Amino acid sequence: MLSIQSKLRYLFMFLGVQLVVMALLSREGYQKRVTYFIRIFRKSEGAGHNLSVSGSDVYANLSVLSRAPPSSEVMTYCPQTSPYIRGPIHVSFPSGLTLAQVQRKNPLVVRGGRYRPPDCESRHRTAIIIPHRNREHHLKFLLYYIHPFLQRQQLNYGIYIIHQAGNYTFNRAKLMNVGFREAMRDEDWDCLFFHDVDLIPEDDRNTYVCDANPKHAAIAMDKFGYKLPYNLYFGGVSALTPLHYLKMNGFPNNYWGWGGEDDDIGVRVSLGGMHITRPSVKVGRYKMIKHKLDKGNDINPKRFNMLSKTRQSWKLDGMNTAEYEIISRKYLPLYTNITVEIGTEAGLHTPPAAAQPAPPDSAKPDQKQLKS
Ligand code: BGN
Repeated sequence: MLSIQSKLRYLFMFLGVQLVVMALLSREGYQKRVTYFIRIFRKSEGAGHNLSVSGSDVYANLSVLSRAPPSSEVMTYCPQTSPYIRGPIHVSFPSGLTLAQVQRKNPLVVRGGRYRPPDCESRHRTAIIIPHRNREHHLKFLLYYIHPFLQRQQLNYGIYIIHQAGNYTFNRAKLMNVGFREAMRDEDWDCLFFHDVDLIPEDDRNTYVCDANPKHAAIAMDKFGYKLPYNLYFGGVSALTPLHYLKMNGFPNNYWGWGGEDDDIGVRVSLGGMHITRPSVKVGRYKMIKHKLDKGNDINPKRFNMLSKTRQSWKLDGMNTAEYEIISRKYLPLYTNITVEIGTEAGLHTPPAAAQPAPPDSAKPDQKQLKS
C-alpha cells in the first residue's frame, strides 16, 4: 500500500508532466503537428462540409476529376461556380518534394503545363505568367499548389515561366511584358495572372478569372499580417485582360532591381482610365515562401524618382517599347519555360550571331561593367 505522501508525490509528478507537455504543445511547431494529427482523423474533407481553419488538402477532391467520364458528343459549359471549390487550403512546404511527384499528382496536365476540364467546356482561359530566376525551389512548391488549385476552379489554363537569362539585375515588370506577348502568341487567353513565384494562394474561392477592371488578387499576404499594406498596393498577384493590359501600355521596362514597379503598374491602371478591384481579405489570402533578397535583385535606388514620372513616361515606355530576344521556349510537362534576354538599362545587346543564342548564364562584359 502506498502512503498518502507518496500518492501525493505521484500526483504532483503527473501534473508536472502534463504541464510540460501542454507548454510544449502550445509552441507553434507543436501546434502544427497537433493540427496535422487532427486532420488525419477527420474523414469529412472534400465532402462539401465546413472546413477546419487550417484548410483542406489541395488535392483532396482531384481524384474525382480524373475519374470524370470522358466527354461524349457535345461538351456543355462548366457551371458558373465550380462544384470542386472548397475554400481554405492547407499550405505547408515539406522538404523533399520533387517535380516528378507534382507531375504524378496532376495526371491531367499536359505538355507546356496546360489543362482543360475533362468533363465540361471551361468558361475561362487563364494564363499564369511567372517571372523567374534562381528560384527553382519556390517554383516547385508553387506548381504543387497552383495546378490543383486551378483545376478545382475548372479553368482552361496554362502556366508560363519567364526566365531572365544572364546575371544582370532582375527586371520583374519587363519579364511580365515578355510573358504577356509570348503567352498571347500561344492562345487567345482572356485573362492573364501576373504571379510572383513565392506566393501560394490559400483559398480556392479566390478565382483566377478576370474582372471588368484590373484585379489585385494578393490583398492579404501572411507577411503583411493578412492585410493590405497600403491602398494602392498592386504587388504579388494581379489579373488583367489583354484589353486592360494594352489600355495601360503594359508594364514599365525600366525598373531594374527590387521595388516600385508594382506601384508604377498600379498608377498605370488609373492612367489607363480603369480602377483596381480586389477579392475580400478572407479569400485573397497568400502564404509567402520565406527567402532573403536575391542576388542580382538589389533595391532600386531610382524607384522614387521614376515613380514620380509615371504620368509622363507611361505612354513612352511599356508594351509598345518592350525589346527582348527569346533564347528558348520549352514545353515542359508542368509549364512552358521561356528563357529570354532582356538586356540591361543601356538597351538590348543583340548577340553577334542572332541565330545562335548565347547560353543563358553568360553575362556579357559590358553588363558586368554596368553592374559594378
Ligand atoms: C513598397 C514598394 C513595392 C513593394 C511593397 C511591398 C517602393 C516604391 C517607393 C515609393 N515600393 O514600398 O515595390 O512591393 O513595398 O514590399 O519601394
